[in-house]
Amino acid sequence: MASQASAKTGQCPHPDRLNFIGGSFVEGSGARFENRSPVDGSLLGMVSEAGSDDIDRAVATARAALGGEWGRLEINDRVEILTRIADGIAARFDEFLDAETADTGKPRTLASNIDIPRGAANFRIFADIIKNAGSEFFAMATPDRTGAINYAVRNPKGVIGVICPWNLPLLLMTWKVAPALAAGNTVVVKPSEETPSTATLLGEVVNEAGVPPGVYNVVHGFGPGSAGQLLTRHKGVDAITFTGETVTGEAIMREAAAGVRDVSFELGGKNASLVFADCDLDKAVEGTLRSAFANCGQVCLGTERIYVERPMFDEFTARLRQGAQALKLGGPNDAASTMGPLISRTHQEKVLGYYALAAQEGATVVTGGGVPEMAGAMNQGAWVEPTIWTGLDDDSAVNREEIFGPCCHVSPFDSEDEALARANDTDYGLAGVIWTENLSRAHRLAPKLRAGIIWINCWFLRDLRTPFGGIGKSGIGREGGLHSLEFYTEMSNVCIKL
Ligand code: NAD
Ligand code: 6OD
Repeated sequence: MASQASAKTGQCPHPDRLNFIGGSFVEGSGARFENRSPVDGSLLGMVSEAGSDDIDRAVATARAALGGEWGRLEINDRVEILTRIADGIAARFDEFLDAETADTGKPRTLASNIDIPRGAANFRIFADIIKNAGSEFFAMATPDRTGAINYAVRNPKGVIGVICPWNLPLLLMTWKVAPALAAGNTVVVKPSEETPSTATLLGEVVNEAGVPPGVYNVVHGFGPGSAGQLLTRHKGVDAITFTGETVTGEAIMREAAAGVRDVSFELGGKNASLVFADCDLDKAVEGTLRSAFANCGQVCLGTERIYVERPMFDEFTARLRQGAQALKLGGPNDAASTMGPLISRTHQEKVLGYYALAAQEGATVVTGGGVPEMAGAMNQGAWVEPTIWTGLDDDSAVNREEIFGPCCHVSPFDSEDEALARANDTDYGLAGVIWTENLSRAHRLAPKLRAGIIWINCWFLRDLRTPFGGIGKSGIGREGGLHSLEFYTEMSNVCIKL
């Protein structure tokens, strides 16, 4: 199918998801593919796959925009534009909410409290950060005693390839696009094939906000052999920011090696939560229910390994079981629903594979472990039961591999040292959680946990100025606040002899 631009009205012409290149919605030269609801398998619409000619055009238009009006804007102009994008998301809140919940099946309550407001907040916070970002200055002595001064300037890195996952689509995409644009870059975004909608809808918002054509582009498709690989392989892409699975990160890193291009990776996790007997039990149970089951367990920061100090183990596990059993599985529009489906039947198979493996490995199933009976058409959806296991070794596959489903393994520990050693016994290092009312213990342990993000008596409490990223197989680099600017800008030092 030949590429053809739709009428340049700035509005996406139909609910099918087109590519957004140079400010226009365009049909890609690849095949169209289906976007299906994870709730009941129904067809939501078709998605237009970008071919290599489309990727070429997206990268070329992004490159041209750097040298055009966008490249000539002052920081204050970009700040205004970013603020208008945030306002635009807020003004079309319900459309974003409908699109995100249709693609993911997540409860509207969750998306309306986290995904959509955070999509807007990302633009506001990075508008603020770029407005207030300072620079480095060093006065130096010279042999002739007249001295010299040094100051550093930040320039945009260029065309940024943004490869996104499906679990928090708008939130995680804007977490990268907002700082990239704040710093003056242009972007080509490849949303997940599972969740093409909100990135597409954002094309309408950026046009309304007066973003010059070519600054924000969206190409749809899959990973290997499709838009994802074509984009990361493209020599016109100066740097790649990626959130997704560790093995995908390895593949992207191989592509980025050609041309020695920079990468920022937010990858998988197998995060531990340490629950001490001196914790506030109500808070620890409530927090762990969220860290294990929020978004149907599809959060990279989620805790699939829970270690509980022995005197509290039985009570904690019983309370966690009670909480898991009280979760109300349902579609996004069911106001009572507190847990949606997994993203797809393929992911359901993967998670159910781990449920079967846990049984084979000899786990005690505290609750769940199967597929729930859902009403009517929902039986065709990607549902699984929230699941808790006990009784497995730390070396079991279920305790070592990221499952990315609504499940966790709970095991007892007897000392602080043991808890720490077991928490750190993983190839990943994204997040760690400590539940204790003993502040000395909390501060003693926090720096020893081998993870990029540590929460004490809370979970997913995010100040967007703080460093975010993982250690080991959980990622490369830090994003957030000024740390994002480290990735999205090149710093040059200017030295002046006085
Ligand atoms: P994924 O790696 O399968 O896919 C992510 C994106 O990469 C998709 O857009 C996909 O099309 C693309 N892709 C796949 N193969 C590619 C290739 N060879 N070249 C270029 N692009 C390619 O991840 P997912 O299943 O969408 O997301 C779940 C994973 O993401 C989990 O492992 C989770 O832990 C991780 N994740 C991490 C963070 C974090 O901040 N650390 C946040 C969210 C999700
Ligand atoms: O809150 C964020 O900025 C962030 N990157 C969250 C990641 C969640 C992972 O699933």
